[in-house]
Amino acid sequence: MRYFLLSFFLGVFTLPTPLAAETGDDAWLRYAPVDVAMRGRYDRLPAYVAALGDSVVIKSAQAELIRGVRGMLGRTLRAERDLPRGSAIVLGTFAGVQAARLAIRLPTGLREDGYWLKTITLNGFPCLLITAPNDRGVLYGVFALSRRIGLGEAVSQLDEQQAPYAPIRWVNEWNNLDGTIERGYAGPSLFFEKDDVVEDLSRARDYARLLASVGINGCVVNNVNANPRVIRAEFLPQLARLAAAFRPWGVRLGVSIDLGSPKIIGGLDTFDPLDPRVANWWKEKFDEIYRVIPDLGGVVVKADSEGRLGPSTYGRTHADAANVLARALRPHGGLIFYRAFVYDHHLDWRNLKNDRARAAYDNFHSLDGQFDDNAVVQIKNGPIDFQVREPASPLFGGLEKTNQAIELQITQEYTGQQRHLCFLVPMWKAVLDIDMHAQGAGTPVKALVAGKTFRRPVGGFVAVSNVGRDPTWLGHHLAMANLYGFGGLAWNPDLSARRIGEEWTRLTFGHDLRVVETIANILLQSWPTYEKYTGPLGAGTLTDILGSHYGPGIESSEENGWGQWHRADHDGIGMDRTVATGTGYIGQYRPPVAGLYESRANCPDELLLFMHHVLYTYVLHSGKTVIQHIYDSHYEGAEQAERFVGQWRSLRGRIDEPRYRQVLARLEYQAGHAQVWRDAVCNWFLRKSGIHDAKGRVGHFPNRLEAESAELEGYQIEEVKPWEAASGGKAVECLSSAPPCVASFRYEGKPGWRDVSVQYFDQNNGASRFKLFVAGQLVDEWVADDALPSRRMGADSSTRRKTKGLALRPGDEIRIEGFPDAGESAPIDYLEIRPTARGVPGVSLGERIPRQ
Ligand code: GCV
Repeated sequence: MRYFLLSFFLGVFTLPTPLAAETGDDAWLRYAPVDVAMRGRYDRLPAYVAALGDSVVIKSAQAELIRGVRGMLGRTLRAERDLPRGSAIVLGTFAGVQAARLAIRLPTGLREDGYWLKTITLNGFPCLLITAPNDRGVLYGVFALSRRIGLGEAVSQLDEQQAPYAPIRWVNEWNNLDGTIERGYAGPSLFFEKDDVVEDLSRARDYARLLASVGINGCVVNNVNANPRVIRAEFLPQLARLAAAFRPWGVRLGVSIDLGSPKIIGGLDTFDPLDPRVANWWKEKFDEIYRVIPDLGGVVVKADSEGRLGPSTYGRTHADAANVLARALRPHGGLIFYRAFVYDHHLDWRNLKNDRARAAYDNFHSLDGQFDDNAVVQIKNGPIDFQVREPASPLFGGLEKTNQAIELQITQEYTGQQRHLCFLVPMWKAVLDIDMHAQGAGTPVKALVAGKTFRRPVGGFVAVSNVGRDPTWLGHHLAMANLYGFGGLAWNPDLSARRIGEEWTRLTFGHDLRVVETIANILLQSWPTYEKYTGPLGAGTLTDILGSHYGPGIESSEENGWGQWHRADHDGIGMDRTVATGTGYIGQYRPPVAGLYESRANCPDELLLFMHHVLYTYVLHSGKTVIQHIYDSHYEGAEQAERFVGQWRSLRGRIDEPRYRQVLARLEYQAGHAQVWRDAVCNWFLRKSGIHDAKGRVGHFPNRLEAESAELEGYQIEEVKPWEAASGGKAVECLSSAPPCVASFRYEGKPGWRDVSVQYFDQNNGASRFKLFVAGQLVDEWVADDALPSRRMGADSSTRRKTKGLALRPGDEIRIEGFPDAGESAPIDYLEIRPTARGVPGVSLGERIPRQ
């Protein structure tokens, strides 16, 4: 009876109100109404908000607080310029507070961008002071207060001081002036189109607001593969418009520049950094830029890398190149970020001593101490290129007298391109927390890049973000946890990944405990899951490195000069980077770290293949052989990806329908593509090693019917390249002049409810249609119009349509009709038929299909 009453109350009184549809546009700044039960907590919040000072940033802070409180508490704070006679929230810099002669002892030692939230009494009225050394800090204090309300935390007796861990907290956007984005997966640029800055900058403004809300204070708007035109005199007014859009949010504009500019656009016959004419050209160029954009944050340079011009042309060093810019920027307070991503992409792969991983250290370590104080060496987190797992770059521990910043990647170039969920905060933390023993123990990467270890004047955190015009900003609602998480870690790298994940979820989806726990758990499992079904044991992501960097492409890393080698052969796999017998890379680490990696016995399993070449039969710390680990992890990863779908489905009705559906579609796709990965990698290693899966799964697909074995009308059998991208290495294509083409399969299993998955290729050069019939009855139809990154049949375009709950009897014909479109010929790989899981509405497993 008590149970009944409880369910009655829960059912009747806590029925969720229908949730308003959301687009993701507001990200975590939704300012959703605070639950009625919690609203009382904020009854005593003052009714006025007084801004001491009128800088654009302080004005934004005041307007933002009004916006937040209106959204969350349904009240409109009164905006005041002076202290009102009443209880107020008072916003102002230290200077503003002093000018207003408030009788407050301000904190000493609070760093720039830090803030103080303090409950005080002014003229006898209880007030809440938000103050900071600079106006950006005040804005951050406002966001912190709003976040507290959004998270349901108390705001009544506040005395909270916070300061960022590092001064540099920047994003880089690899946007081209034509509006495309290199490695962007969420639509065109917010900043550029058709070689100009966009007319309507409202979305750029919204982005700056988002960045500010998590403490990000700089944004480099154009690709590091820079178009020199970006700093031509006639383009500067356009850049100035972008700077103006960012300014109210305390986000400083940065630009990527081409080191060859003095020659390409400057009319000189050289760009030699040691030529006085070049130095003078840069000086005049920056004087000109700062006249138009007085608060430009700085510039980024990619030089001598992937075809970019660099100082090597003149036999000069990277320090020479950085310093010529640093000196021109210094009078204006600008920074030069010089990327350590310098390597030769024409390495001889036959030479086992060659190693791209060595490049950053080899190029920069000997230059330590030669960079000017406003130059920052920007170092990718790992020595290769944003792979699913890499060790920390040894360069972090190799620079003592040089400013440094870590470069992370929010855009998921090698980690699923926002079609797969991969919450990267745990990966970033793993790198940031590694002790590099740069000055004895206790020098983690985070302390080194922040400049704390060697007391550098600047340093910090940079991430390549690549948001686009998609309403979700990054193309997947859940991917925004990475942008939020980057801001969180750049502010405080000691925050836990769970805390960041839960906080982001609450702000983005609300406080329903089931929602918070489920999403946070999915987020936290997503990186290990992605790693399991892609690149094992530090071997690299095993993706197609020559093209999309998306689906599996195991051999693409080998026998070319790009140096992303995993060296898998008939007997074993892994790069020998030891000092004893390999490339010597491990010797770039300080001895305690090198000692860990040099010995196979000590090397952590997850990096074994990054550091060592071992036989497939080598036994890991886990007790498994390497080959069995490859098989098991790929099966586990794909199963986990499938479980995400069920976990997400359990949230139906607890999240607004559009976001629920969009995420569901992405997770369903991911679960299918995880199988493509699993099969490609496992089949490839089975063929290469000749060692069978101890569990008998690899190469055996009892529920599968290959398209090439079907009865075909109009469809032709084609080889797919590489072979592991398709089941059996083959698929069928409709090249007939009289479509549709037909592939007919005969079901020979037991009668029952079944899910039928059609694995097909959805290329981006057409939108084929498919119809699925069972025993002559049309049971499903769809259009292959996803935007997957390939024009060909292959692992990038392989996807599936799952039709659930079909009643099948032995002998049934399952027929697929394919209607090609443009360059896409309705290609099919295979059918997979599995029993329908319990819990599908109206279907129970094992229910007999009545005979007609
Ligand atoms: C902007 C990788 C990417 C390139 C990128 C480069 C870089 O190689 O694939 O698209 O170029 O890194 O970081 O400069």
